[in-house]
Amino acid sequence: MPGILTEIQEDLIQGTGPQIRELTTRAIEEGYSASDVLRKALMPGMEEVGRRMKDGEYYIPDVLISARTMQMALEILKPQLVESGAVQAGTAVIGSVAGDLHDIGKNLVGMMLEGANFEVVDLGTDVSAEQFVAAAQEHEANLIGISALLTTTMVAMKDTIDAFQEAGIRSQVKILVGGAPVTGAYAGEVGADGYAPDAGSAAVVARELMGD
Ligand code: B1M
Repeated sequence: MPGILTEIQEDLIQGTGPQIRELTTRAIEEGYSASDVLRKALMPGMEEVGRRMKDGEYYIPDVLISARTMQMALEILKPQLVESGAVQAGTAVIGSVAGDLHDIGKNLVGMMLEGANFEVVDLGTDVSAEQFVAAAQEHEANLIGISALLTTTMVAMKDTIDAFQEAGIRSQVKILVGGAPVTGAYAGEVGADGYAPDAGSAAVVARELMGD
């Protein structure tokens, strides 16, 4: 792998913080695309952080520092990731499901949806079913994007979708779900309209759900 991408990956794993901004800027100046930096350096770096967490080599504070470092790099990449010029696709309300504090993947999905010309309302993390429904009503959303990273929180996806049914607005929105433990089969079980394994395909599936 080219030196600069290795450096970015290593910086993310070590959680060096602001220094990653310079490296990311340099990589772009050297001609790497935002997608290269994301897929070849940041994502594999975060995989390694996950492995170290699982094996007990990294504790929560270490993982949090790497997560913050990744967010700093993503801020630099965002303009390129969201670049696009087509017709407005609709309003998307997104969030991480109740009990879930992971937001990096959800933030990426938000950027890709912006790139696909959705107006994105990001409710953040640990979003209750009631908050999703209230925001959908307030913003007259067309699309709801629910993210879950834990096997213990993905079950709240069904409660969230049921809450739309109970509020009588289920037919007014399309619901897209995703996150590492979520599968297409699971999405079907909980009654979602769509599933995407990654942020890039989330934008594609979202446009398809809008009938594009
Ligand atoms: Co946590 N964590 N974590 N963690 N964490 C995982 C998820 C874990 C797999 C680590 C491990 O054990 N190997 C494990 C989950 C095990 C399981 O349930 N299967 C785990 C655990 C156990 C926990 C805690 C319970 C640890 C503890 O306290 N003992 C705790 C739970 C906190 C909570 O949520 N209540 C916890 C806490 C944390 C931190 C807060 C320290 C931090 C999050 C910080 C943050 O997000 N701001 C953290 C992190 C960083 C991770 C890992 C290392 C990285 C996650 C990440 O950001 N990946 C993760 C291990 C791993 O993933 N390898 C791990 C990069 C991101 C780009 O990928 O989020 O998968 P991802 O998103 C992808 C796709 O999934 C998809 O697109 C994205 C981009 O392509 N996608 C969607 C995501 N959402 C989507 C929505 C869509 C469509 C696609 O449509 C709407």
